[in-house]
Amino acid sequence: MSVEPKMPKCWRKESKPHKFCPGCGHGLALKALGMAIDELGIQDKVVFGCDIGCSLLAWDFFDVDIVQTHHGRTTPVITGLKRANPDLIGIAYMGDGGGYAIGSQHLVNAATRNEKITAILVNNTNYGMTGGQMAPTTLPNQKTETSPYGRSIEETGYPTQGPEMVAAIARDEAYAARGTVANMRQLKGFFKKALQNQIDGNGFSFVEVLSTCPTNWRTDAKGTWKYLEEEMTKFFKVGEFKTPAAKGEQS
Ligand SMILES: Cc1ncc(C[n+]2csc(CCOP(=O)(O)OP(=O)(O)O)c2C)c(N)n1
Ligand code: SF4
Repeated sequence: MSVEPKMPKCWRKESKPHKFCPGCGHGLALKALGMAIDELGIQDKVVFGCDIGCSLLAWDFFDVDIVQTHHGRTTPVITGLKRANPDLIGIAYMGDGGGYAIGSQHLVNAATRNEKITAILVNNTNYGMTGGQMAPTTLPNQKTETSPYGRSIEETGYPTQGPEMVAAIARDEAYAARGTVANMRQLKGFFKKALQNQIDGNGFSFVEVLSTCPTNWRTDAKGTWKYLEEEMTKFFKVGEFKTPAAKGEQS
């Protein structure tokens, strides 16, 4: 007797096993997102946008409407869809290169304009798809293909702290959090709150996800998990940075 693995209802089963490398955190992030979509009962309304980078491997992941965009342009594409059809639930899914480098202006402007979309950014501390170059999130002294002696803070500044930035610039109706694939229950909860903020018509919601890239980190299973749980969380604090103020409390 074959036992079917338990998958979220909104996943497209024909596209599994998925296309990510073994041990990649994208699959876990998308599982938590799938569970959040199922529990909120919004599958029929979701439009999922994926960026260039390894996030594009999610182009056939869900049984929902999907749009695949240019590098860094998923946030404005989903913004346009949402503005044209406010009944949709727009999700912009991207990597840290897509969201904090080439697409950083879109993140800043969507947050300041309080666009009523949900942006999800997977932070694996490098440009995964192109072979592991330094990203805005590369940790101090971390070795990558383009920082072979370790990232120099003197030359390149500190890693981008996205949810902290969004919390500082966004309106009171916004939601900003950082979760990790090491805590799936919490991550699903952050996704649900972010999506609920959009369902309620409040405003922008942003969740960064600490994730793994064993292929470019060149780590085994133990080393991958250790890097995620010990090195990354030292710099990137997990938690909620902004929760929408109750109506009437807003400045
Ligand atoms: C306009 C443009 N610039 C550069 C590239 C090359 N490129 C493809 S994927 C990628 C980096 C992806 O890294 P990230 O966004 O962190 O996602 P990951 O692959 O790590 O999930 C780059 C620079 C491109 N496709 N288009
Ligand atoms: S290169 Fe890294 S981010 Fe891309 S699929 Fe492989 S493990 Fe995941």
